[in-house]
Amino acid sequence: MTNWKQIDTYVRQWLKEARLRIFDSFQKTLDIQTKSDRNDLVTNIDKETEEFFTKNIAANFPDHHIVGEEGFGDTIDKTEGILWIIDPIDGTVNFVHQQRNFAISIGIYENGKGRLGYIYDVVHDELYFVESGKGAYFNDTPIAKMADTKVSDAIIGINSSWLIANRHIPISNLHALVRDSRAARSIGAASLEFAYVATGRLDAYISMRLSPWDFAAGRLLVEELGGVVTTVKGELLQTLKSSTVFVSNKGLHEEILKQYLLK
Ligand code: 2AM
Ligand code: CA
Repeated sequence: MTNWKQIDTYVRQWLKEARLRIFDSFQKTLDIQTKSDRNDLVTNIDKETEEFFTKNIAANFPDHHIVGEEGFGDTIDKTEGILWIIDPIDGTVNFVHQQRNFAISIGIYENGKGRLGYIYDVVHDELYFVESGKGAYFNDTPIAKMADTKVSDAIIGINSSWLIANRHIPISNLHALVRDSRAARSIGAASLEFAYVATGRLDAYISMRLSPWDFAAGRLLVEELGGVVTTVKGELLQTLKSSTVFVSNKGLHEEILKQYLLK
């Protein structure tokens, strides 16, 4: 029998330890490299943080599998067994430029089913936690179920680059959505944007390109609270596949899909 309590205790301990390591790095010069394009950054701290988690997981749970953004985990194409999906620093551009608005994101799945999710806002020491089927918490406080909102009252989370042109949704539809909503915001860390939708600080979040580690934890958090997570075409997300993502409360999800994204 898997001891989920023990896993949870370890994760919380490791998150605190990773926080201290990351804080230490603020005093030092970062080694920064670009990945897929000039806006896609990675630093030595992304790599060191992922290695810290993968080493600890392997030492304590040798039969678990790991998928990590920086490649210290396993090469996996199936969701059998217990699978940790890790983004050591989500929002690396923010980490580099702002030293805030980034998070450690960890989703833990068992045979493809979500079990535990952690989104840790490192600088603010704020943890969004979900145990699927058992509740979601902001630090120690339970998070209320998500309430339905309407586009006219909604704040839409969308990365500015998706307001230029993309190959998924006609740009005029996104312009119309932003025009008809109350406001648009871009935080720049997908996991935090999921957490903001979960807690009602944003009403929706749209991204044209996310990887499994960007949404593994956030998806569990939002679904636990009654929200809906799909692609921008309303399709189910696949745990190990990169895709577009559209997340919001249930009522708004229907309205935005029908009136803007599928139009
Ligand atoms: P990252 O910081 O872990 O790379 C930025 O809007 C958000 O999109 C971040 O959560 C970022 O995650 C994610 N993202 C996913 N793929 C990206 C890419 N190729 N370039 C920049 N950001 C990306
Ligand atoms: Ca990352």
